[in-house]
Order: sequence, then C-alpha cells, then structure tokens
Amino acid sequence: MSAAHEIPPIYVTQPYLPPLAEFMPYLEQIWENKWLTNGGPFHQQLEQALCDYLGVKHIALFSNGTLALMTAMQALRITGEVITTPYSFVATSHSLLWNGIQPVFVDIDPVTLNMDPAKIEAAITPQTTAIMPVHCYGHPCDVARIQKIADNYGLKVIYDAAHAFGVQTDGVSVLNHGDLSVLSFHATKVFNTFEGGAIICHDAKTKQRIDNLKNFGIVDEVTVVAPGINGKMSEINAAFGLLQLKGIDAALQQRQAVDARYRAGLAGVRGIHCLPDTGEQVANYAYFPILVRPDYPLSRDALFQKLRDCGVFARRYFYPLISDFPMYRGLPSAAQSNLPVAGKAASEVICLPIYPTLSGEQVDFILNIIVGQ
Ligand code: T4K
Repeated sequence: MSAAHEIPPIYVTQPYLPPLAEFMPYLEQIWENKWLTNGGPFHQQLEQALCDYLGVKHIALFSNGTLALMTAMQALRITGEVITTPYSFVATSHSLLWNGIQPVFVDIDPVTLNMDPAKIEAAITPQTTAIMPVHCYGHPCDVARIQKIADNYGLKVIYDAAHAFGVQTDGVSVLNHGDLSVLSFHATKVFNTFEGGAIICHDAKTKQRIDNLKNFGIVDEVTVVAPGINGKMSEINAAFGLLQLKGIDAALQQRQAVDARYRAGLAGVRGIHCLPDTGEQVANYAYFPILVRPDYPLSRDALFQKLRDCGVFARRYFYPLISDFPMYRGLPSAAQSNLPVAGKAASEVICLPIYPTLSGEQVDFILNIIVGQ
C-alpha cells in the first residue's frame, strides 16, 4: 500500500472550526431577531471586538477581501497607476483592474519576498497615485521606507494585508500602517468568517465613507452619495467571527508549534530554504513557504508532485506570478526582465500545510518526504 493510502489527504490548510454546538446560540439569536444583514447587531459587535483584539481604531467589515480591496481604492479615489507586487494572489491586482487602474509591478526583496522599497521610486510616473504592497505570508513590509517614499511623492499607501491578521511590529498592529489596510477572512485564512474581509482606517470620516460605499453609497432613505457596491458582511458571518475570535489565540499557538517543528526538521537540509520572519514581534504563522533551491536533489515541481503522490496537497503560492497572467502580461512592468527576484521565488516556492489541527505526526510525515530525497 502506498503512503498516499495510509493517511487521509493533507491540504495546504484546513479552516479552524469551533464545535458546532457553540454556534447554535448565535443562530438562535439571528432567528429570533430576524436581522440577517445590513449592519445588524453581530456585525456591530464584531467590528468592536476586532478593533479591540487587533489594536486598530476603525474597521469596516466586508463580505470578502476582494470587495474590500476594490472599495479601498474607491474610498481614497485612487486613479491612474498604482505600484504593486506581482508576487501575490491575483485579487491584489484584479482589484485595480476592476477600478480601471493600471497596476505597475515592481520586483520583490529576495529575503522577505515583499515589495522591494528600493525599486519603487523608479516606477513612479506622473500618473502614479498610490502604492499597494502586500504583507506576503503575514510578514510585514518595510513600512517605514514605503511611507517615506509615499510622503515624498504625495502617494497613498493601501496595504493588502489579507495574510496579516494579528501581526504586530514595533509594538503595534501592522494594520495601522499606510492609509488603509485590507484583511481577508476567507476560509483559508488564520481568522475566518467562511467568507469575509475588512478595511482598517484611521479616522471616523473615512470609516463613514467606506461604510457608505459598501452599502450602495446609501446615506439614508433618500440620499445616495456615491456609486457604491454591495460589500456587506451578513449576520451569520459576523456571528461566526465572534465565535472564532474566542479561539484565535489558541489557534495561533498551535500554528506556532507547527512552524517550529518544520523549522527544526528542515534546518540544515541542503537546498531547502525556510523564509525567516521579517522582525515581527507577534507573528501569525499563516503560511509555511519553503524555497527549493538547485542544490536540492529534486526540482521544485518534482518535490511538489512527490508530496502529492503521498497525499500532501501543498501549494505553489505564488506561482505563476500575477504579471504572467494574460490580462497583465502585456504591461511594460510585467516583463520578466523587470521582475527577476519575483520570477525566481515563484519558481522555487512551495507552501507546506499549516493549520491549527495539523498534528506533529502529520508534520513529521511531510518532513520525512522532504528530508528523505
Ligand atoms: N489578497 C491576497 C494577498 C490574498 O491572498 C487573497 C486571498 C485576497 C487578497 C483576496 O481575499 P478574498 O477575496 O479571498 O477574501 C485561496 C483563497 O481562495 C484565497 O482567499 C486566498 N487569498 C488564496 C491565497 O488562497 P485557492 O484557489 O488556493 O483556494 P482553494 O479553494 O484551492 O483552497 C486551498 C485549500 O484550502 C484546499 O485545498 C483545501 C483547503 N480548504 C479550502 C476551502 C475554500 C478547506 O479546507 N476548506 C475550504 O472551505 O485560493
């Protein structure tokens, strides 16, 4: 019998789900209230609870992270060109195209795999209005350098913080940097509401504009101030978020243990490079990327396939680069010669499974496949 049949498949992630019975009282309340969406009581409670937990001033909940990104651009009236990273999930750039904005790709830093601040200035043109970096895998960008460039050129900074729930750097939430930060609460994320997302902002006026925009631009029964969209989070998702929040610290600790076991098991394995953290004081262990270098006995894709053959469904986040997809590859900034570091990372990366209930035995099983080649 092959290894694949000895254990159930292991996916790159598995959502953390509290016992179903604990969710029933929330559902009963919804059934009693008959308030299903449009900023109901659970929605309000979750916004407050997340502000407290994350240490941020204002948060606007959304039905998913992509709509939150799209709305973030509208909220700040971003137009023209936005400087961003090709090494991310497609939603990052798609949110720009949906707003008629041209993404301008800059290369990434070889250590952090985040946008390389040294490459930003050369990409700025008279049409540039904003920078949209990604805290890739939850590792904070060089927020100080990015802000300095933005200030010098009068640009807005919108962080795609889809991976960065709970991450702290320099004693504060990384979500407090930039003009806006956008979270994803998708099923595959550290904190999930099945589907969901949020925009973090610094002042009540911006929060009001975002709240209007996510509700069709409606201010009151007879006033519509903007061509808004329907981006609202429902009461079921918000209630689930409140329940999830109770278990988040334990879930993060379990993730940390998985991360530590991988690091110990992979230390010194020739050709396997684990990404270091980028100085965060509180990490969230959202992903466990490894880079498979030429001195490893197998190619990246051969190892990826080997893992699959053994029932381990790791993922190559982020291969292909966003800039290689058909709707982007014609852009001048999408040229491979402009993005050599990102191209290399995309050809080497494998994200190994990491989630709270991944057992030590499962991690060891995965490590044995990698170390045993
Ligand atoms: N910006 C960044 C940087 C992002 O990474 C994302 C999302 C966004 C923006 C947009 O936020 P959202 O609009 O999604 O809120 C997944 C997710 O769908 C996506 O949310 C995420 N990034 C991206 C990195 O990963 P896929 O296509 O890899 O998902 P999928 O369905 O293959 O799921 C991966 C594995 O997770 C499955 O093999 C099994 C497990 N899984 C998945 C789901 C959906 C479960 O166990 N249960 C589930 O319900 O994109």
